[in-house]
Amino acid sequence: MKTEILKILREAGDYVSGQELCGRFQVSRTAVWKVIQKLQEEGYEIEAVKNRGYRLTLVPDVVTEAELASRLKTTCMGRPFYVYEETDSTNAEAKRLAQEGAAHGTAVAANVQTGGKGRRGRTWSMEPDANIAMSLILKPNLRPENASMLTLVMALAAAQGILESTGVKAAIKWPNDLVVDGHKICGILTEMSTEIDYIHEIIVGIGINCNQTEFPEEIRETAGSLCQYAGQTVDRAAVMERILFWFEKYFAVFMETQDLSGLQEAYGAWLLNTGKEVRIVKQDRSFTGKALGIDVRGELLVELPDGTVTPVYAGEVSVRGLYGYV
Ligand code: BTX
Repeated sequence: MKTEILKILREAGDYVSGQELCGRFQVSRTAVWKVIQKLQEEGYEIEAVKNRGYRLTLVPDVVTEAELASRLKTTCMGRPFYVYEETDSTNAEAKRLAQEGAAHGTAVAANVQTGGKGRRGRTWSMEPDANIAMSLILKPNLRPENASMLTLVMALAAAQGILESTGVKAAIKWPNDLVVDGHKICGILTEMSTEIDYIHEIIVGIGINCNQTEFPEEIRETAGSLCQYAGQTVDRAAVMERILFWFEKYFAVFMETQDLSGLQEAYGAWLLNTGKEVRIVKQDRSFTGKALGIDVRGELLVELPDGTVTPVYAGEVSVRGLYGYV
């Protein structure tokens, strides 16, 4: 009932009478009042005015199951949505849940993440209660070699969702970072467990720096946080809702062809360094070329000095602009 009452108050944007709430849930006035008190304890500011009812006047920046469930506009992504106060890694948690039978679309988030994973054994750090750590469980009928493209689908959804919820326009640093003003604000980690030709589950995890303003020494120069560019505290649940909304849409487009042909143009519009010189660093060599955009498989198309165009696969390279991190 807490989620529903929160949703009704949020959508009304005005007073909702106690009587109406009692009628809706077939409960007593005391029961409704108890829920209101619980919400107030969690930080929601709710005015209670005699003869008019209840009005939600301030929503705190909280990531809870009730807050998310009362916002979600999706039919599949984020349903259900589990929020942990603390976990080692939401990707690891999602994998555990998936293996216990959690459905396609289930989401996991945590306020505190103690062992956040980056790609290839790297770590993802995050200050408690300030950021987003969210992972989605996907169980699509997809060929394993196409799964890595989901990282790009999430990057696109995140860029769009962040813009709509905070006004901050990030750019995608291919394939999976979002950057603002040269600073990394978001990373995406896609993991899957398969048999030779069958996917058990894919976990798409996303970490977004939202309200953190101090970073550890090793990333102080390169990391940034949404609040620094939004000029105010960012409402994490609002960002998550928008990202899931767009992910659901883009995922459906992706599944139609099992490639990025339907999203290539949209992704290109967010891509950092399009038309600019980039340095491609493969294990044993590096070369420079002009980034043109992505192909339908999500590979970066790079024009070499001799005019030939070569696709670069994300798994094997690191791309740098010629100046610093981006
Ligand atoms: P990545 O390997 O591209 O980036 C990791 C690198 O980014 C680190 O080595 C470090 O240099 C830098 N870094 C670490 N933390 C931050 C940060 N907060 N902001 C900016 N730069 C940072 C990117 O990997 C994939 C990250 C995915 C994180 C999500 S959080 C939810 C889910 N659960 C989980 O364990 N991982 C994912």
